[in-house]
Amino acid sequence: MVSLQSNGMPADGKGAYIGIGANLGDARSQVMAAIEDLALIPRTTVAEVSSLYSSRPMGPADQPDYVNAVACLDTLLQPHSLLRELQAIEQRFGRRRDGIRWGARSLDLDILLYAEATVGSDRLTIPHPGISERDFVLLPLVEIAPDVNIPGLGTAACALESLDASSLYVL
Ligand code: ROI
Repeated sequence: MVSLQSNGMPADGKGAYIGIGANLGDARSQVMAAIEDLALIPRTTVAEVSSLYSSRPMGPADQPDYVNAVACLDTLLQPHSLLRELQAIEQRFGRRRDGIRWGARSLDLDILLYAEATVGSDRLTIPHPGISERDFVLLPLVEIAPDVNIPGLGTAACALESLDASSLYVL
């Protein structure tokens, strides 16, 4: 028999950290609506969500500031199934993948971490390869999980120490 928690989830779900970013239209509303959609992913619950942060664009400077956040999911989905669910949400939010590299985006959902796993396939790399240089990822991650281990890097709090995150602010 599978034992269930009070929320109906089997007790052996994995913790997956999702980076959320948007900088087109009403980016703040997009991010908040995306978090509601994360809660609708099958066999998954939203365990924790960081504050929403305003951040300057990494990449071309001639685009609006971003709204960024990180959510922790408790999921029974395997990484590639979770990726498909996240891409379906991005599509519903009008995400286009034919724009310029590092250009503005209506919604970006990245798997940052999946428990302690490392994944390297042509579609998915975990930990997310940009994590160590992205203050807009590490600051919200540290807010909700300072001690989480990033394989190959150490704790999130340690990884943030080598970055200057002073331009980010909580919305
Ligand atoms: N810059 C910021 N500040 N936040 C993001 O979420 C973000 N996402 C991206 C690129 C274009 C790299 N720049 C970003 O994909």
